[in-house]
Formats: sequence, structure tokens, C-alpha cells
Amino acid sequence: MLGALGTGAVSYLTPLAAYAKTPSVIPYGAAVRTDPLYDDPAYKKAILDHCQIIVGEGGLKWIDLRPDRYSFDFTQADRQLAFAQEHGLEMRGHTLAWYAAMPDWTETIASPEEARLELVTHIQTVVGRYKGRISSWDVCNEPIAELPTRDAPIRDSIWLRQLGRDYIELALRTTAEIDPGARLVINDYNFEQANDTGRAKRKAFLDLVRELKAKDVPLHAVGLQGHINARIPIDRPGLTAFVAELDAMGLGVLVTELDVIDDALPAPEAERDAAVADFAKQYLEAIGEACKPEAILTWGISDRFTWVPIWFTRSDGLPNRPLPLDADYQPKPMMQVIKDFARSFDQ
Ligand code: 9MR
Repeated sequence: MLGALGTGAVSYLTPLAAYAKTPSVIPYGAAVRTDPLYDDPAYKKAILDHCQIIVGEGGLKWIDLRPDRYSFDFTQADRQLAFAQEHGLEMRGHTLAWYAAMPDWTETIASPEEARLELVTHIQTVVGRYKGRISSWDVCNEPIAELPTRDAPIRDSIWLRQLGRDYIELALRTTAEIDPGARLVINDYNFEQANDTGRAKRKAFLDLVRELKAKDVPLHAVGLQGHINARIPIDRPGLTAFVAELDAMGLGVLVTELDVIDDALPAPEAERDAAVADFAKQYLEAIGEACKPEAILTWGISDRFTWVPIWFTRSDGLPNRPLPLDADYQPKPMMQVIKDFARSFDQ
């Protein structure tokens, strides 16, 4: 049996890439936290009822894997993968090269040679361990600057400081070398915003992707995170044109981290949930006008576990409601939007 979105004859074990070629299914997934997968039966049931894919909200980040320069701690990622395999779910890998969630010791990386060694060794070890079991990687996460300019389009990080923008190519080539079967993704956010940030992000991202393609760097798909800020309108034509350009370059498109930042939305739940669903709908429709996404993942499944209040607590003190299930795992209109969108591609 497929999960809630599944209608086509695709088994749980079908690699992500194959879904893209199957006309009737866009698999749905969610970012997961490790402990409740095992300790909270209602959380586990929600994941199994709805998802074909999981991705660790943490676990494969440097801060989780690399307590020090010389060791790796795979505890969380192994538990997530064991869950995925036990239940026939895909697991995506997030993430190999990112500016954030880095352990302090990485700040002591002091030369290009050292940076190259650390990045390559990390990727060899992590991708090598999960080869054939994690079939899609966010190799590079959020490479574009917060407000990219012509002179500084790439975000500051230890990798950029030591290796320049070639760190992106290095990460992609190393991942491809270690697991030639893996689907390699660059993942970033704020592309949908109808403002200068949105426009600049789209341009800088397209420039980067064009450069990588021109150099024949292995890159198969792009991840549009979709942390939609409800204070900012969605630039539907801008987003559609952007996705159309990516699609024309032969790249797959995944929605990787969908949620709606609701701190500025009205308090009443029904009204707020409707607005959240509408933002998700506009976002997905704008993408869908240009291509059929390979997958849709939300960043968490239930309002019970979400990163949003870390940065976007509401001034009225009410809990955020950014995700497709409420805190008691009941579906909200956003879940229906995702299902309807996926079904709109059925033949
Ligand atoms: O949701 C994640 C949160 O629990 C972590 O503390 C944080 C730092 O590792 O990362 C959050 O996830 C981010 C993701 O990795 C990349 N895109 C933005 C996500 C939300 O901040």
C-alpha cells in the first residue's frame, strides 16, 4: 500500500528518481526528529500514514556527525535510516556542505588544503557509509547569500573562505565519485518572494547552476525549500519562470522543506490554517505550472515539532501552525492542498 498520496503502481522501494518518471505519483515526505519516531506512537503513525520519504531534520549535519575533527557519530542518522528501511520509506540526506550547524572546531580550519581534506574526507565517509541506501543528497545547502549581490553572490562559510565558490563543485564531484547512483541536489530558499531578495536569489542561483552545468559538474536536481514567509507575497510569475529555466536545463525540481511562517497571520485557527493552506497552494501551483516536482517534503509533519518558533514566535503567544498536521496529528487544509496538487498530475 502506498501512503496517502500514492495512487500509482510504484512500490515504497522505488528510487526517488523513478517517481519522477511515473506520471501519477508525486511522493510526499517530511523532515523527522529521531526520538519521537521511536518514542511517540502517534508521531510514528502520522509519518507512516502520510509519508513515502523522510529526511532527518538533524542527524546528518556536521554538528551532529562531527563532535571532533577525528570522529563521526552516526547514531541519529542510523536510527532514522533503520526506521526508513523497516517501513519501506526512502530517506533523503541533508546535508553535506552548509554554512550553518557546524561544530566550533571547524572554525580552526586554516588553509585551503586543510579545508579540502576535511570536506572530501567528510563526504567520502558519510556518503560511503550510506551508499545505495540514501539515494538523494542535499549535497550543498543554502549556497546563495542572504541578499546576493553581483560581487558576493555566494554565502559566507568556512568552505567559501578557504576554497572559494569551487567548494560547491568539489562537494558535488566528490559525492558523485563515492556514490555514482545518488541523485545530487543543491537546496536553497526565498526564491518565491515578491521582493528584491526573491529576485536576487533566483538570479544568483540560476547563475550558479548554469556555471556548474557548463563545467559538466554532476548535479541532477534542485531543492526549493519553501519556507514561505506569510508576510511576503509569492511572486507567482517569477517563481514559475525560475522553475521553467531550471527544468529547461534538464534539472529535476523537489520541494524540500515546505512550511508557512505564520507569525503575522490572524490568530483564529480556522482563518490561519486557511491562509497557510492558501500560501502552500499558490507556491505549489506556481511550481507546477513549469514542471512536475519529483517530490514534496514538508519541514516536519505536525505543528508539535517545528523549527518556526525558534525565529518566528507570535507576539500573541499562540503556538505556530506552519505544517500539514496540527499538534494532535490531525490533518489541516494544508495537507489537502498537497494531496490535491499531487493528484492534479494524475493522468
Ligand atoms: O529545523 C532545523 C532546526 O531544528 C535546527 O536547529 C537548525 C540548525 O541545524 O536547522 C533547521 O533546519 C533548517 C534546514 O536544515 C535548512 N533550511 C532551513 C531549516 C530551518 O531553519
